[in-house]
Amino acid sequence: MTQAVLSLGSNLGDRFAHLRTAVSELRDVLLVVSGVYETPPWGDPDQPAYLNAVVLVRDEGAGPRDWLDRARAVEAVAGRVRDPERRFGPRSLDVDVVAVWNEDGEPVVSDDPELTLPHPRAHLRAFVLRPWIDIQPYGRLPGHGWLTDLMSAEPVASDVLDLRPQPDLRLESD
Ligand code: PH2
Ligand code: MG
Ligand code: MG
Repeated sequence: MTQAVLSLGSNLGDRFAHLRTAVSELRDVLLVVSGVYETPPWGDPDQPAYLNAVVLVRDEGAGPRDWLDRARAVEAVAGRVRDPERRFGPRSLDVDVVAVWNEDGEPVVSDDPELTLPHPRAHLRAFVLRPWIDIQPYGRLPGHGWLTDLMSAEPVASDVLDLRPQPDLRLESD
């Protein structure tokens, strides 16, 4: 069995509906879903606030490439349109492969430019780490250590203060 942590983000249209679409599309591999956070846009300030969440998924034989294909397929269902001019610009749904573990539970490390693993900026992003620690309080980001330590280091420690938990937006199914 392989596992992956996927980060979900939306800041266009019905943001929560897009996150729900992602969770629904991933239901056959879903292990745990985090809470939802409203987060200020990072990287390109001229865009609406995001809703972010994180999911832990598993599959019998899926390799890193399979998770990337799966992420793109889910984005397509939510009508994702890529704007090559704005790398960090607004999007209906972004599904990023943050980290993958192989059948032995070992983290997968890859410098493939299309899928660098772990995600090269995850350790700096409060909008990834905060929801992730919801579902894995003892989690580790491969190559960077405990989520708890990353959360208390800058720039994450400051950015976390700007995240707004959305307890009424529940992604897990009943
Ligand atoms: N994703 C981006 C760019 N900026 N900012 C926030 N708050 N959340 C995101 O998911 C996000 C972003 C590109 O993928
Ligand atoms: Mg992204
Ligand atoms: Mg992406």
